[in-house]
Amino acid sequence: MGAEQLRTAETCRRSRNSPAGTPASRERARLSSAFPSTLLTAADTHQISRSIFLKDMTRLNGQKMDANIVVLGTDNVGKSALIVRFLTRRFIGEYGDIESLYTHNVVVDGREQTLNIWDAPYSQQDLCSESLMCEKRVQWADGFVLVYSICDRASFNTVSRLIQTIKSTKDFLGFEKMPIVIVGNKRDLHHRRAVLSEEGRLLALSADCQFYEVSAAENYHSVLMVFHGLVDRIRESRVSVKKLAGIKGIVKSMSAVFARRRTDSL
Ligand SMILES: Nc1nc2c(ncn2[C@@H]2O[C@H](COP(=O)(O)OP(=O)(O)O)[C@@H](O)[C@H]2O)c(=O)[nH]1
Ligand SMILES: [Mg+2]
Repeated sequence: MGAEQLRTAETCRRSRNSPAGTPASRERARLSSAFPSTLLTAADTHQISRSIFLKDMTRLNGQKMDANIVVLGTDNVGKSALIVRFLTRRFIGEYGDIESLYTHNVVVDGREQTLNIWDAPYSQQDLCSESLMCEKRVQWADGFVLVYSICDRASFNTVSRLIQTIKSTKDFLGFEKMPIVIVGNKRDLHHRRAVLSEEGRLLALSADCQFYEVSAAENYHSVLMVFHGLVDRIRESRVSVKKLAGIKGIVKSMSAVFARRRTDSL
């Protein structure tokens, strides 16, 4: 299972560097294997393929920024439903448990972004910061969407542990920041609620993450907010990493100047 996932990620990564056309056909094949063709209309497929084509074109011009997003959470919380809702605006009910990687273009605050979204199946390894799988995911990702179901307490506890794992892996790898959005899904099932909204909000506050409660089944706009919110965070974290690198550079050159002066005066 781990090796399989890894292979998918590597394949997708490689496809980003291969000639135009190849990634599009690979993505279309992945889409049609993930969903019965009756469920995705020609317009959906066209929209997604067009995104891939646009991505290839703009990559050639060097104008656009990619963001890699991993969607994680235990089985059945609605990870695939959220992604498909975001990509196609539709809720199709059953999704199977096939791992997929999607490429999608969005305009956030007037800027076009290419999102690579990894619908990652859950494994116990995800909770172990020493696992190679976790390292690979953190290395690949620019941001995470961690999903639980408001009707499933265990899925909420898992999100809390996933945050710790991601943060310690990020620290181990020496990364500056890892934007994370926490999503409580299935809000429409409020009569079966097992996790209060406040608990989700508190977890997000304590872990410096964003928080949304949504219903992939009933609402497209809240799902859109999740992905746009994460894109904003990714952009902010890139800006702050750049600033930090700039400050480090200035400090380095100033130290060099002072060190030279000290040796000159000896
Ligand atoms: N009522 C309700 N059902 C949902 C919602 N999101 C997903 N589901 C259902 O939950 C089940 C699991 O969804 P899926 O996306 O396959 O979960 P995954 O295993 O996390 O990818 C499916 O039967 C979906 O139809 C939601 O917002 N509300
Ligand atoms: Mg799924």
